[in-house]
Amino acid sequence: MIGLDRVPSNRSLPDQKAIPMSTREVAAPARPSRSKTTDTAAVERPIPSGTNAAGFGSDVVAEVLRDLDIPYIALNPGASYRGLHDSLVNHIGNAAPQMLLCLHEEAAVAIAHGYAKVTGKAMAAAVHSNVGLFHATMAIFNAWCDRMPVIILGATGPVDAAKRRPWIDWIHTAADQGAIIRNFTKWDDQPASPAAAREALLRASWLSNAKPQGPVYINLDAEMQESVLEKPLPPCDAKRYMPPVVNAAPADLIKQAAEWLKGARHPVILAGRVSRDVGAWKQRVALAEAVGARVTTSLKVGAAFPTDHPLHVDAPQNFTKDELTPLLKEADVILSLDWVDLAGVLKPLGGPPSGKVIQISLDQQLHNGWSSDYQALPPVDLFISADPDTAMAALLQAIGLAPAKSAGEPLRALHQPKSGERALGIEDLALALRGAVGKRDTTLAHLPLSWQGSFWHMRHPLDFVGSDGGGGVGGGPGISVGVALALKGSGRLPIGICGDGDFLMSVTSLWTAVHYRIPLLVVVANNRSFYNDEVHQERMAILRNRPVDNKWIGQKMLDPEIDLAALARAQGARGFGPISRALELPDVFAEAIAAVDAGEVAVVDVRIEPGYGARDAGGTMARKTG
Ligand SMILES: Cc1ncc(C[n+]2csc(CCOP(=O)(O)OP(=O)(O)O)c2C)c(N)n1
Ligand SMILES: [Mg+2]
Repeated sequence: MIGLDRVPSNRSLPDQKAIPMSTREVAAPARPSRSKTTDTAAVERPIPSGTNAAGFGSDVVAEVLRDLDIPYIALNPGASYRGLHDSLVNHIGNAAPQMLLCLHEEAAVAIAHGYAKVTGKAMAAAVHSNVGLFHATMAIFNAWCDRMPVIILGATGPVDAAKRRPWIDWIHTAADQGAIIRNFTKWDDQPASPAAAREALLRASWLSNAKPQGPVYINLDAEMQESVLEKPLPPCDAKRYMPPVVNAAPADLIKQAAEWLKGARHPVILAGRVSRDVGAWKQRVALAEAVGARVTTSLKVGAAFPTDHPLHVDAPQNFTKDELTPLLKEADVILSLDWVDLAGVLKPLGGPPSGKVIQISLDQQLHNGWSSDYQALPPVDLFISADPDTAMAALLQAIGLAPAKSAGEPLRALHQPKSGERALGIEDLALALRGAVGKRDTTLAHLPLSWQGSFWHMRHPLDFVGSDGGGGVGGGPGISVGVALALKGSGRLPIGICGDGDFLMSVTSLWTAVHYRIPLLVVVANNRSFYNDEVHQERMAILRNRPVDNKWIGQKMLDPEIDLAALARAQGARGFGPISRALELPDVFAEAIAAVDAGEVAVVDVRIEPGYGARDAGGTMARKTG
């Protein structure tokens, strides 16, 4: 029955019956397993298909994607969009957008998510009718919570039931497919004609990229895709449908915020969800220095402030840090730049802060009744509904470039683990990686739960691009590939550090990077466990006075241990490890980085002892969980 998906349709296409079955079934000519090219575009170049005016509905869709300058479309194929697939290859020549074949739909969307984290722009992902969309949902939710733009194309139908093939077209047609993901996308549509599809694509791109950003979904009726265009559509200049959406702050609110900040004796800035723009980064630093504000940043989102700046409070945080609470208590003004969980960071105060709270955010535009990812409601004395970067420029202007009010504390030193032979911890992994990377430009594309902000400095907006957004384990490898795709040729070294659970859930994302020559280093913080949940079981056992020693059951990936380096090698990547001794790490990392510099994908399996956080003086680990 499975093969039914490949049975040609009885939909009446002009040339359908002319293609003999034997042509369809002929195996592709044998190709050398791997060409020497390092050029992503050269990996899958179609033979030219001659002059080629748009003749089908899906040709129109492909043309709009091209006119929108969308560089890539990550996909896993399916008969529901075979019309579009053909148009992408044979009508626009598999260029702009170029297809990136993925082995799972979750990877396709995660790659687009990672790409957006670096560029701030949506690329496309295509998924088969409802079943492909089902696979993609986790990654769509991650992108949604991370407020990242992705244009997702799906398919259904034929919506006209009379045109459906038996069985397969029926199970893969749903009355309202968009309902699957409507609660965690900005917008969705199911256009009924090529003209409507063109408009839907333009709207999708505009909405997805407008702040606050988010994923959008267009469901393309198979019949619409395969329909013959009766006459060409009138020309359309895509750029005229992309008016920039200005999210500037009202001048009176900026004036008020500037006055509060100028008069503040102990201001604190919570630098949250901001862009990767270097100019905006510098403005944040200038503002903090002008008003003498202490600044904190979060590992949930991309780097927002130099972590080795004297005004940066301790290290960037993953979970609320104890060090911050006294500062927030003392603060007379707290400025949140779209901090992801403002109420959460204030919660340890035990009540509303005594200082004034200014929130700059557009996030309220996305809040809906289905997902509580809007977090608890914070007390706010001045709400500025604006893009934090835009508001920052205005705020800085209103304050004026005053001489620095405070030099802050002395520079924070990075965590240095104690030397000597002992079982590896995450901090040893970080130290050796830091040494191997040296001073070169590096982007941390993903970090594991066990990571601590004190392991690594962020000195540029691209030094770290933030977490998966939605806490969906399995996002790490795909997001890292997308980040590496966006950084290819930039000179930056992309490093995705993943937990072993995260890595294993979407390890096949790596094949796409290998296949399309996207250099990437993946380091697996391999504790052979879904360890986060061991900590939860420990907590339950203690609370219920039951044996803590049982916490590993249903959590540890032992017997057999999984050979992660072999999983990498099986996909054409370089696999290193398992490494269990700190002394071996520098050489292995150096070799892996050399492989990445030579254009390869390298995976290093580092066997770390379970534990969250750096070892304290007594050798025990901090216990904070997600
Ligand atoms: C899709 C999904 N499934 C399950 C969870 C629950 N969960 C949170 S962290 C975690 C463990 C992740 O394991 P790993 O990546 O190895 O990190 P570790 O906790 O071992 O450091 C799990 C299962 C989740 N957040 N997302
Ligand atoms: Mg683990």
